[in-house]
Amino acid sequence: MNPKRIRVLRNGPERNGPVVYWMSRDQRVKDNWAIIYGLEKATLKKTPFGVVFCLVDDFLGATRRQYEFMLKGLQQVSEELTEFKIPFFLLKGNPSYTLPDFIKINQASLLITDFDPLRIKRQWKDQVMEISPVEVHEVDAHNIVPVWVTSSKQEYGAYTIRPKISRLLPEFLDEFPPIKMKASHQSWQGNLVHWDELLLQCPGDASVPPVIHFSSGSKNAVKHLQQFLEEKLEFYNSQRNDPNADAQSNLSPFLHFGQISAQRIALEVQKASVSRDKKAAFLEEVIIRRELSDNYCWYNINYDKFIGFPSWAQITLNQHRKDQREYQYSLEKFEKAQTHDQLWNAAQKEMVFTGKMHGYLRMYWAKKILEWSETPEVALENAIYLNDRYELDGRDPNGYTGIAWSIGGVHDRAWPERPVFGKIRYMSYRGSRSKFNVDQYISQIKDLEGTERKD
Ligand code: FAD
Ligand code: FO1
Repeated sequence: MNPKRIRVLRNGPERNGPVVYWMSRDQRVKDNWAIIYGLEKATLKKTPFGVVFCLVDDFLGATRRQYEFMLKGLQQVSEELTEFKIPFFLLKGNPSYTLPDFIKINQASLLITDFDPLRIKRQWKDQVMEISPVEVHEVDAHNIVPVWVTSSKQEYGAYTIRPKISRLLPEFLDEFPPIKMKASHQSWQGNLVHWDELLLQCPGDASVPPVIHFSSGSKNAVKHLQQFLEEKLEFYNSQRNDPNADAQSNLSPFLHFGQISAQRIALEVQKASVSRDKKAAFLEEVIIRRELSDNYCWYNINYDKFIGFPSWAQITLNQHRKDQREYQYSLEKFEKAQTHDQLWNAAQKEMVFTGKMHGYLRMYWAKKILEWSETPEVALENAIYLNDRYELDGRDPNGYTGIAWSIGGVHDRAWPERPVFGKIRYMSYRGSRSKFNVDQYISQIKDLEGTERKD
């Protein structure tokens, strides 16, 4: 595999112990460069290969909804690994408490991690490397072009990153090699996972129940992809901004948990018998926009803070800090969808009931939170809180970047100045009415009321 997909985080003594993949972001077996690399290294070293997942019960405010989706997907991962005779271990607790011991007891000679730009993941890796002397290599198994290959700095926008990624696609949008069996005699020290028990004790705030609209796991992700290619790709460009059209791929929950590879999606879209320009619209989102988000979160440590916004945006928002807010709502009013705006309330309800708000409305939804909050900082905090509490695909670089785009002009330009927004792009209720049938959307959402799964 292309060696540029790997970064050596730390060299270590040449040893013969097993190779361990610390799975975190890319929770899948097939099309996973971290597993492919781990198997390559283990075969070279003639040592066993194993996969370990560190489960924490307080990941960035995740609720029962996201934890159940993730654990069901991980159960399928462990079953699939068994077919390849690759052991899967699940360690409960902060990785810095659990992983160094696991590495030591099993005398691992190489730890492989998957790339994730979020602060919490950098902290985890730093903490583990402080305690354990093991050699550590990082693989970008999430992006088609590894973040560090695309660019060595924060990009201004899609227009600056697009040529850099496009130039590199011929090299990196390649087919995945198949995974070979890896029987190993190694007697691993580590307990097997009791999935039923784990699911019964599922972590996360149970007041946000699982959704019935998405079934977790790689097999379901592939089904979603097939359905999208056959029935929706053709109309994606023309209908993707119509919340009544159900024209989006609905792949984001699977992408967020790494249950499907964006590279696999792009490869299958390329093969689809649909015209190039129709494919282009979708590839722009699933490659350019998504990899731009990782670029933003990786190179801007303040990706979820006001000071992370471009300076022009900070200046204009500061100049309008004192502007009269025509409406002002608390987090509770927002969360309960009790604003004066029926469209905004319907979008909030779609997210609460189904775990996935339509992409077009996410922009409108976040921008209205800016308009109706006392300060941009409170708006940012509340938008992130609600997004990460209810969206299945929340706690993702796409989310922090999407919210920073909406509220802080990240990857956008200055627009004609207006109250509260200053030069941040404005979106209006009337504008939405000109784009799609708002009344139809509002009534559709009403029908969804109470469809979340009741345990
Ligand atoms: P499709 O339209 O089918 O697109 C396919 C894939 O392309 C998506 O899964 C995603 O990986 C990528 N993509 C599409 N639009 C964007 C975009 N604007 N930015 C980055 N990648 C994109 N996405 C999340 O994954 N998690 C979030 O928490 C999240 N929060 C958002 C909050 C706001 C305020 C905004 C404006 C956008 C947010 N997005 C988020 C980005 C985007 O709205 C979703 O990725 C998309 O709606 C997911 O649905 P889909 O997979 O059906 O999208
Ligand atoms: N990653 C982990 O390695 N361990 C966890 O316990 C964990 C929980 C979790 C809960 C909700 C959620 O949305 C993500 C979670 N993740 C966890 C991280 C996830 O796999 C992704 O890596 C990031 O959220 C996306 O960058």
